[in-house]
Amino acid sequence: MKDTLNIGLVGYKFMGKAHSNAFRKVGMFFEPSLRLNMKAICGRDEEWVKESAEKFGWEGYETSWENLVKRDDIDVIDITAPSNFHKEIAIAAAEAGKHIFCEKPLALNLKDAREMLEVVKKANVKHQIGFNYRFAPAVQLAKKLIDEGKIGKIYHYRAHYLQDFIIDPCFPLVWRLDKDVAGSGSHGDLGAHFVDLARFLVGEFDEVIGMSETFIKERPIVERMTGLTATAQEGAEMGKVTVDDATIFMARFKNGALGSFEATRFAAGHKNDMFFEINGSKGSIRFSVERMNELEYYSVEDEEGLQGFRLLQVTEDIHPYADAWWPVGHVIGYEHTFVHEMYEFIEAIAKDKPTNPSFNDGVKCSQILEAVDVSIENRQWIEVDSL
Ligand code: SOE
Repeated sequence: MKDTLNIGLVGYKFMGKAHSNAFRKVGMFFEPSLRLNMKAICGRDEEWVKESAEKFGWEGYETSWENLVKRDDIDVIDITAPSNFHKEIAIAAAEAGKHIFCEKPLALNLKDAREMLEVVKKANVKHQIGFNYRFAPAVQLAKKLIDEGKIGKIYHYRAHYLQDFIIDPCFPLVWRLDKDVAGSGSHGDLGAHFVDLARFLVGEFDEVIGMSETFIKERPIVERMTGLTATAQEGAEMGKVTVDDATIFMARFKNGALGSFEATRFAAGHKNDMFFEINGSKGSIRFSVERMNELEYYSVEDEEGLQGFRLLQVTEDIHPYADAWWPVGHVIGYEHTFVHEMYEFIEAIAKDKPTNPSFNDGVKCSQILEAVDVSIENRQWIEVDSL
């Protein structure tokens, strides 16, 4: 058995940087069973990808993902390119026998997501999807509290994911606003996260009904985008926005719990505000990404007169992943969730364990998102398993 894992990464912008950083850090803070070689990063713009390779610490670079996937010296293909590339790259990588990590949403639609799952299963390679917020220590603690019965029977899951980075009507028409490239707007980009967390923490969905809106229908054609910032040339031509700016939906879970979900890129002042609250027969928990190191917990069993939400700072050695980092109280952040997910992925490969979350979770998430789309189109409740 080899003791190293050779990585090839497709994509070098926002997620490409987050994943590169995770690969660099994981061996420094954790004890992964395999040593990583950051072999090659891939992107279409040679100058930009070369610069990224040097800056992020890759041995080399490729400008064609087809070449990267074919290389014999690569064991893992990590896909952080825009969503319209996921399917083709993942299928080629699986057929070449590579393990695959893929950013969310898995594909542009449910049909493609299912096809990807079939192919990776048939190729018998490991497959994981980038639902990174599962790996925040506070979210893992929430899961532990639920599994231990501390919240009791769950009645409500209430979530929002609010951003405002496109609220200016002059913000350019970036790929995230093009259905052919992104699949959907706030619904798939932001909604995918809180839907996955709902499945992780509460359980499977039964039925959904939603509504959505595109507030700004046309925007200037983009010139350059990095992260979530972008520029357009003065007097640039306008193009059509083909995705939702906001999607809101309600859900009923199979265990009887009720869910409400709001995703928008038009909530002025909210930068990356993903929040959920879970209310059960024995208590409640709530979490906000912008306060990632904290979990609020209320127990109905607390002494009368002293009841109230307590603020748990999830940085003690007994908390999930916390002992790998800094002394208690020395908080971690967004980028650490990627380190944790990569650590789990490496261990799944090294020990031949199931990955979690896998492409199967990606498919389930797509099924729920698509059921919401169908409900919007038909203006009626849709049973998720009917799709
Ligand atoms: C942009 O809306 C984005 O970067 C998402 O694509 C990420 O998944 C989310 O974590 C933050 O916002």
